[in-house]
Amino acid sequence: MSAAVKTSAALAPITDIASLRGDFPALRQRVHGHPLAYLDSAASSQCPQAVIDAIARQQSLDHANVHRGVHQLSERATLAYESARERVRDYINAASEHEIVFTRGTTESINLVCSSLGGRLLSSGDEVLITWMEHHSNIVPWQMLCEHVGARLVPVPITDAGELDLEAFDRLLTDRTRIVAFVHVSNALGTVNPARELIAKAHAAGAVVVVDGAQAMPHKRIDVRDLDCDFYAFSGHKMFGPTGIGVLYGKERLLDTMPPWQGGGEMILTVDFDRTTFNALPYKFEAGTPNIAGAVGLGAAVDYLSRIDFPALEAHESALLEHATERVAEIDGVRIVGTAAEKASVLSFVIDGIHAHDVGTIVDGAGVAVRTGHHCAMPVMDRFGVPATARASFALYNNEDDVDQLIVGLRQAVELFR
Ligand code: 7TS
Repeated sequence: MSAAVKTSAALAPITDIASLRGDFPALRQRVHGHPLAYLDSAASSQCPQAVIDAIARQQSLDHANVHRGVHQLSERATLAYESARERVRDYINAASEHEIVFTRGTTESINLVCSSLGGRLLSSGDEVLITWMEHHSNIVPWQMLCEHVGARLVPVPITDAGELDLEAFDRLLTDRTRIVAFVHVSNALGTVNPARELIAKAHAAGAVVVVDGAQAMPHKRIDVRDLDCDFYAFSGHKMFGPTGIGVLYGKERLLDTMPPWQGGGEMILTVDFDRTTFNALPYKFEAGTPNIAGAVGLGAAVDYLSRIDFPALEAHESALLEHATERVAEIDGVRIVGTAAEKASVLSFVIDGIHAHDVGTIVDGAGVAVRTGHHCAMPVMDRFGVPATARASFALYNNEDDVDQLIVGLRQAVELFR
């Protein structure tokens, strides 16, 4: 890809994280008469202006189908789409563009591996090792597959702090384990799993490793070759990009052996009624017209993230998490759910006598967006004996004012319901 693709790599890294808030137009609005305190980035993060502009430019001038036309607009759309792939490849340090498959998001990425590879790897009596802290998207596809082939889904338990029980992991990883699938950062607890260590152990046991990186991407600089994972799945909308676009990274030697999972246009070389030959990587996994503007937006999000100094970002977010944890814990009857030593900026909690949904509704009235519910991680809720939690999740644009506003909202909820 041309040198023009790498727009941001040469620019100085941004260490003053607090200066970035102004890049996000959504944060300038008021909600119910209050400044918006957006604390739901683990569900979907906001987009910086640069991402919005990139999508608008694509849709305004270059809206055409990719890989097919010889006309200018189609060529420009193809270049934009493929340059987004190259930016993603570069950003996560994948060895080749063949290893970057565009999908709708993490859920689709995991389903792709499950459908295409899972059935080939697994047979009756084999095991898929997951953890107790998975999002449903890293449970249900494996469960469906296991039922289909007569394999067993084995969840590794977690501790009272919400950390993976590493002794149990070692014990449950056996010569029957064909696939190990785990979340890098838990959306419900914030726990950061020791990914490299788990991957190395899984490989030593001969298993293929699938990592759900949905929550890691906005907080950590990911290097897939350093991790040595076989697959890494993530979503654009949790890393300051648009919805409806995501990535499956896969090692080329594995993707090469895998059959397509959806048939249609784009994924073929030749078709007649007797036989179809499939396209090369990554196109054999991208049937149909892709989300071109979404990919362009994700490329712009990756450009944006490329400029961030990640040690500075991690320091900013962990200071904010610590501050928020202290302030929230001061409220009478609060229990924090998820107290791992290694935590990303996710704060799940319950308040005695007040349902999480009521907490969410009252703080919304104070202009604060938090998520309430089971966070698509019902086994986590069961493990901690709660039906739901309220979850404040912080991204690079949050600050202490957002925490103060949350506390005002929580105090209002306590006054109203007690
Ligand atoms: N894995 C994790 C760890 C997630 O947090 C999510 C979404 C997914 C997978 C699925 O991602 P998708 O983009 O395919 O939907 N998590 C959340 C959440 O915490 N609140 O809303 C969505």
